[in-house]
Amino acid sequence: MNPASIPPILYSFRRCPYAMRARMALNVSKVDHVIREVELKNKPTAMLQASPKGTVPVLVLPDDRVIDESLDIMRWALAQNDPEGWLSSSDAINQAMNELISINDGVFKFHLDRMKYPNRYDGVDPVEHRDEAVKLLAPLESRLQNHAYLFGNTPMLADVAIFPFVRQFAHADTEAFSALPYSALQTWLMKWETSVLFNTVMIKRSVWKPNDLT
Ligand SMILES: N[C@@H](CCC(=O)N[C@@H](CS)C(=O)NCC(=O)O)C(=O)O
Repeated sequence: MNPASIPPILYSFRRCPYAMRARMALNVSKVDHVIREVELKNKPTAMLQASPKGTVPVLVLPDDRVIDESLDIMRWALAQNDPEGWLSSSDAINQAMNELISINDGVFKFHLDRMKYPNRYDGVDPVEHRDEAVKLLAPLESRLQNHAYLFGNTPMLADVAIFPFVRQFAHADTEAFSALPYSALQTWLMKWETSVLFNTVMIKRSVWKPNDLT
């Protein structure tokens, strides 16, 4: 195989929500790529050489460019091909999507981590953090009461970027999630979890070893 024929390589961890959204964007874009499943406790040297910060996902392009932020990987994939229109032709909508994603990646993730893993932090009350996270889900519910997806009647970047984190929240206590007065959000989550796209990117892979062909 000559170097030009090596497709983009995605270092990924199946259960990582950031890696999930990157895999979903790559899959929908139909850009040829290979996935290398890694163990977070034993990251491959090739991945760390490409991106020393040591987080997944990492995309290594055939020309050796490295993209090591999941949102940048999503945007790169959609810039190659966006057959389902996940990016809008309106700058205002793209801006509004980015703002919603920032809240998810910032303050929602902050509360989610403290709710799920209170022992990793000092003086943290998981119930308080859960309450804060629930408040942040309310604007998503309002949007979804108006249309099936966050920005209209078709899936877009914001849905895919945010869904893996709402899924983590729901899975932390599925009964409590079902009891929330957020029926549109519950329907939206179920739609994503049962989607062909999500289930395709969640297929189990064996851990990549440097001697593997791809
Ligand atoms: N901002 C990064 C965050 C990625 C991230 O934090 N990934 C986690 C796994 S979900 C990770 O690789 N953590 C490093 C580790 O656990 O060693 C992105 O969006 O790609």
